[in-house]
Amino acid sequence: MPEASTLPALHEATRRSLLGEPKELPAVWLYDERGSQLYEEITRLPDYYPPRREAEILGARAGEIASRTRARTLVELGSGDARRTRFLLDALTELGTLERFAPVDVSEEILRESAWSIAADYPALAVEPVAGDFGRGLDALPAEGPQLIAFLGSTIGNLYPSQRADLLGRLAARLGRDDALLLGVDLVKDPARLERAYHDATGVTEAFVRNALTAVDRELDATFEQRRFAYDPRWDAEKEWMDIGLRALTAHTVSVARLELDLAFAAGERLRVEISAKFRRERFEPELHRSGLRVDEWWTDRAGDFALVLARPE
Ligand code: SAH
Ligand code: AVI
Repeated sequence: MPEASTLPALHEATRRSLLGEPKELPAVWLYDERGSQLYEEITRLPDYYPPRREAEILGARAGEIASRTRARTLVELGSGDARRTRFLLDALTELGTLERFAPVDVSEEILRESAWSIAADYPALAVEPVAGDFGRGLDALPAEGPQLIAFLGSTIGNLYPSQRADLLGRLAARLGRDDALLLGVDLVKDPARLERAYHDATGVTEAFVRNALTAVDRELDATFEQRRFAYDPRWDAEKEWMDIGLRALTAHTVSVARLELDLAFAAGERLRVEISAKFRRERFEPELHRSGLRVDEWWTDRAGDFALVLARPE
């Protein structure tokens, strides 16, 4: 579950989101222990291509990233199981510059597990996990440079454009001349492929999204009932994001006791659980620029599905 100090802010954000239009649950509710396990299962699904594409780029470029950044500190935002981070850990260890790794994640269980396993596999490395919200806790991070801040898996696409701008601006302000940011971003592509990636035949993605309702029922004493909702992921062609949520099958009311809320759902009304924005270089590069970052390298996989962006402060 989310780490304790983030709870009051999460409760407040949840209240605001549920009272919004459309009704929404903050995506953090997806990542309790079960949610993190389901996400790991998603990363193995053939239709969910991003992890393999990102691994292809990291496999080809990790050595170059290491020699360009010569990082002493590697910070990773939303590190999860940090499986693909090992490409960077291996390359930086081989180069001999890396001293510390600070994975940051709001989900304590997965953070603890991944920190243990990395500490065991890289005994010379100081592993300093930070439990909390990457949107707020940047000041608590180690700052010994040169540092590389990695934000992989296209998790940046789960933020709204204004949240993205805010986070990128704060990262840019943190980075010194010798520091760098490494972003994994999923690219705009055929909507049919995107819809398949978020509506897989095995139902794992649906279970992952539905698990957010289970988590809120448990943690906030809510009365969301799975049978009253249908899974409903859609490509929003205007916003260029997957709009992932659930649709009420009938009109009904859900109570969220710990937030003192009663929510009336109309038949067919949606509850958004996350967005997953997809990117284009011609739009994202100016966006980075507006946040005070410049693109040093933009690498894609052979199929052009995914990009890994190395950025520096301007
Ligand atoms: N980087 C991994 C995991 C991606 S899943 C990969 O590419 O496979 C997204 C991760 O971000 C989850 O582990 C989740 O717990 C974490 N996360 C989501 N929102 C967060 C937030 N606001 N602050 C910190 N971590 C967050
Ligand atoms: C973590 N994040 C980048 C995933 C995504 O693709 O937006 C979360 C996810 N949701 C459904 N499937 C995967």
